[in-house]
Amino acid sequence: MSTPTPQKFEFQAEIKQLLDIVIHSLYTEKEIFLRELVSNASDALEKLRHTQLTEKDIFDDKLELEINVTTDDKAKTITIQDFGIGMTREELVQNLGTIAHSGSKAFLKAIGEGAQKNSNLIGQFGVGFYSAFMVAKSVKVYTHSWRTGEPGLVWESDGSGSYTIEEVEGQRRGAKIVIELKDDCTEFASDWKAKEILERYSAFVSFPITLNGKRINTVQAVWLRNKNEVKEEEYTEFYKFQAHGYDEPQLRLHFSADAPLSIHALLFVPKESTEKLGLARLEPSVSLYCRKVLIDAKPKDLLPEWLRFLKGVVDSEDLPLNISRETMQDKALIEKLNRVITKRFLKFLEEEAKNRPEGFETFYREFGVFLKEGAALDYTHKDQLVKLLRFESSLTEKGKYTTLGDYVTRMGSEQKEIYYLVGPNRASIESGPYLEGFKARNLEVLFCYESVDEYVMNNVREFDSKKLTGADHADVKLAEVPQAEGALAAADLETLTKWMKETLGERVAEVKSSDRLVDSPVLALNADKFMSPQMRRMMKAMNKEGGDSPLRVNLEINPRHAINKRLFALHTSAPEKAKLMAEQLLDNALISAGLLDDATAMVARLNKLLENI
Ligand code: FE6
Repeated sequence: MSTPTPQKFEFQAEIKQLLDIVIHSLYTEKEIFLRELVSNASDALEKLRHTQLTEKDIFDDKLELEINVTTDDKAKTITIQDFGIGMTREELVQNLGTIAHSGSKAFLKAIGEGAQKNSNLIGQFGVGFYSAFMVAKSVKVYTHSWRTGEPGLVWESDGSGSYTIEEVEGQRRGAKIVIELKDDCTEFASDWKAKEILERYSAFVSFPITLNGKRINTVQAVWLRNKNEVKEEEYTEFYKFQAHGYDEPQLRLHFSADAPLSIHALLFVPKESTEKLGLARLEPSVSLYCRKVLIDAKPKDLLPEWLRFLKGVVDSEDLPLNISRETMQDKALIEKLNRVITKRFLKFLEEEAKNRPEGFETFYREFGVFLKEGAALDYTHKDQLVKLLRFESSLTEKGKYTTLGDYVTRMGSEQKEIYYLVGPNRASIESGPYLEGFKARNLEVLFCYESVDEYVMNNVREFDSKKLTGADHADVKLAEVPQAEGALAAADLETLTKWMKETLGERVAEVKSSDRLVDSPVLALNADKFMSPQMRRMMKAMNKEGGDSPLRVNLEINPRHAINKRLFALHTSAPEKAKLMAEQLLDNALISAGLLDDATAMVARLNKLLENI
């Protein structure tokens, strides 16, 4: 039975509406039409492979399962041909035209919910074919079903309101979609442009793709394979391809999950952090795929900010069932992916820390700041992250780490807080005046070497119900230790501190005798409870308000120190000299605290003092 050809049909009203939206609302991302058509081609090939397992009688059965893209810049066309299952006349009409097709309905609904500008939602409903009309003057679909006895067909439309279907001779199995490009879209008829798009979005499609006869996709979607079957070199090769890296990854996590979501993920930690080197802030670079087809190369909310150093791929089949990132449902889906992946990665780090502590510490030296950032800012994962933090301390050797957990096990029963000091390096903290009082009392102090540490410790606040406290904070109360003989008498001490306050004036908030000093003569503590020296320095570096507010410190003096005893003697016998000495002592304390901004006056004074030795 043959049908008179060509037959002309009207698009249903809903299809017209759909086409209109696709053509006019997605103009910012026209190039995705190629991704959609290649994805359809891949699905058609997949279905054919499936059909071949059960059916004996298949039309054109010797064809290679591949996708061929050709461009013709003279004719201004781009053609996508596959040797998949193809379509019968009924399927053509049905696939295209029936708005009862649930995908189209759901698509229109999503559009109604304000998802206009998102292109992903097209492919996700099996209506990706329509995206061809974003760039097409006219579209011709040549097809032959896998079923023998069906005719070859050509479908044609300019997308405006009607289409025709006609029988053709000599049609190969599958579908060949010929797009005659609009005048402002002719770039898609160039080889280089098509190459760029195919390499970007379709690099991992499992069937061979050729562009004008040349093979495009040679790298496998390693993340979908069983991890026992992937060789080390294959992972490395994939990493280099995906992360555009020349290094090798230092850590790798490859996992799959079915519940609560279908996830295949392959995540890498690079060798080095370029952000740490002082280069620009890293962009998210774990790409989101749906069944090997790129959805978003740099999805913003797929992972928490502090995981921006990760490279790799997350592939979820659940994505197409949902809609665009802008709708509520899809936001929720991305959030769900985020939760599952972050949790899994943290578990991975915990295992690494336990089973390969040296490897973990190598990682930590490079990427520890990101974990600190997370501990300070990501409330959801704080508890897990805090356990991963590592510090040197007054009880570790240089370069050796301890955890907060281990610190707590070493605390004496009367110690209620966890102490830390921030400084540029170990030597500077050890030689500073703050540590000695803690050392004399056998209190361990954590050493922090990064400027963010003060901020991190403040935000983390406590661990195991023990407050994290700066050892240089004015309100730290230390227990008495038996003191050596030879301190200034209480009355003399009182006189001296009073005289010093008068002499130093506005530069100090308070001068008092200290119980935390052992070897140093004086110590400067923050008068300002809310701004530590480190924070002040940071704000100054960032040119922030507060960075150059007049500085006032509390000065504590060591009543046993020879300098102070001499100062007491001099303050009546040689008040001029004593004044210089007091000022110099204050500056020395400020230097130790990293708070002396300008040393000019100090140097002049010191020279004057040296003259009189
Ligand atoms: C999408 C054309 C309607 C197959 N292969 C390929 N594309 C397919 C199908 N689609 N549907 C099935 C589509 C068209 C029209 C829908 Br008209 F390509 N490549 Cl089997």
